[in-house]
Formats: sequence, C-alpha cells, structure tokens
Amino acid sequence: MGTEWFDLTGRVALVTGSSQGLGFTLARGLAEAGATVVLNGRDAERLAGAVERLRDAGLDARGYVFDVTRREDVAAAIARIEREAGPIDVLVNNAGIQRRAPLEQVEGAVWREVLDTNLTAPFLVGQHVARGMIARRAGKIINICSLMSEVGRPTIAPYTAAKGGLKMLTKAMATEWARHNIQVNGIGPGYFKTEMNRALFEDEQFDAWIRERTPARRWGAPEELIGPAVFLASDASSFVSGQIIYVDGGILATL
Ligand code: GCO
Repeated sequence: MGTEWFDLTGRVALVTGSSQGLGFTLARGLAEAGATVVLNGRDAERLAGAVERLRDAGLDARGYVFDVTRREDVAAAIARIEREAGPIDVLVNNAGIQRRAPLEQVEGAVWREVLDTNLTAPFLVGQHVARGMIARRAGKIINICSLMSEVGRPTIAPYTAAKGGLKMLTKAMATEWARHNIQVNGIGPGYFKTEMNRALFEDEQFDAWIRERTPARRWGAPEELIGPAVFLASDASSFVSGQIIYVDGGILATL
C-alpha cells in the first residue's frame, strides 16, 4: 500500500469548532494531507485568525461562522459552503463544550446546552452533509467522541451522556449510510492539554492522577490525533465503519 491511500488532495473537509484546540489541529492536519479545509466557529475574529494561520502556512483554508446547534443556520451554511467551496467529502463533527458540576447541581439549561452542542449538533450537521454524500454515493464522517463515550468521572455527567450518545449515533449513522458508501467512525481522544482542560492540567493533583492513570504516563499531544483523522478521512479506511479509535495512551485498556 502506497501513501496515495492517505492522500486527501481534491477533497473538501469541514471541521466544526475548529478556530482553536483539537479542531484547529485536526483541520491543519487534514489540510497538510491535501484537503481544502473549511473551518467553523461562532466567533468571527477568532475564526478569521485561524484561517489566516493556515493560509500563511500555504494551506487551502476557508472559514464560515455558523451555530452548529441551530438547524436553520446549519442548513444555510452547508448550502453556502457547497456552493462556494464545493461538495463536502469529509465532515469532522468536533464542536463540543464542557461544563463541570456535581450531577445533583446541574441546571436544566446547562444540560440542554451540553447535549445541544455535543450531540444534537453532530446530528444536525451530519444529516445536512449526508444528504449530498448520499446523492454522490461517497463520503466520510468522523465524530469526535471521548473517553466519556465509555466511562464516567465525577462532575461531567452532561458531557458523558452526550459523548456516550455520540458513540451510538456514530454506529447508527454507519448502519444507515454505509450502503451509500459513506463511512462513519469516531475518534475518542484521551486527556489532552486544551483550553477546555486548562483547569485540569493546571491542577497539580489532577495532573499527577492523569500521569499515573495513563499507561503512557503523560497527556496526549494534539498532533497525535492527526494520523487517525487522516486515516478515517481517506481511502485507506474504505471498509471501516461504526468504529471508535481511542487515542488515549492506553488509559481505556487498563484498570
Ligand atoms: C474532563 C475532561 C475530559 C476530556 C476528554 C477525555 O473533564 O474529564 O474534559 O472529558 O476532555 O473528553 O476523553
């Protein structure tokens, strides 16, 4: 097998929530593999800065501001992206938020905000992008799951419920859309030093716990997610569907 199996040249890849963090790293990695990347965010200034960084690196990037939790915004944005950038070949449902509190104190509005962003948005964006993929009989969807798709930890129940749902939505999408040559899979990151986790890695006790609990004895580097993403976005994974690849330093393999 040559490297051409992993070549994304000529493919259009939409990455939601990609102004910063893991989403930006994934967009950069897919662009470095040849894709035209379409970045998304809710903050126009931050999104423009992210697009500029990729363009300054000689990569083909564009940005579209839209709220992935609102059906009308998603419908209009996907139509505009496909008019301006071309049909979407790869969708990475990355946008996500984290809200931490003891379960018995979680407000209804917080529950709804987390479920809307982490689970309903992948459904909405996936549904609108898949319609074109079905018509073209080809597509790749990658849902960014989590260790919390498999296990819980105190104070993150809404996120855990959403990411567990996203794992099963990934399997449901795979079940219905594989017949249209659309492969739907997930990536489950372990613990990475992102803005969402700043409160965690800056806490000496939590940092020490992660280093002890993770067989690799360290936090992940965002770039370590790029290989699995390029694999799942490319022809190299043409018969892989409904799978979650955990990039976690071995944490889920051990007690
Ligand atoms: C937390 C973290 C985790 C990680 C990641 C692990 O509060 O424990 O935010 O949820 O971000 O999802 O896979």
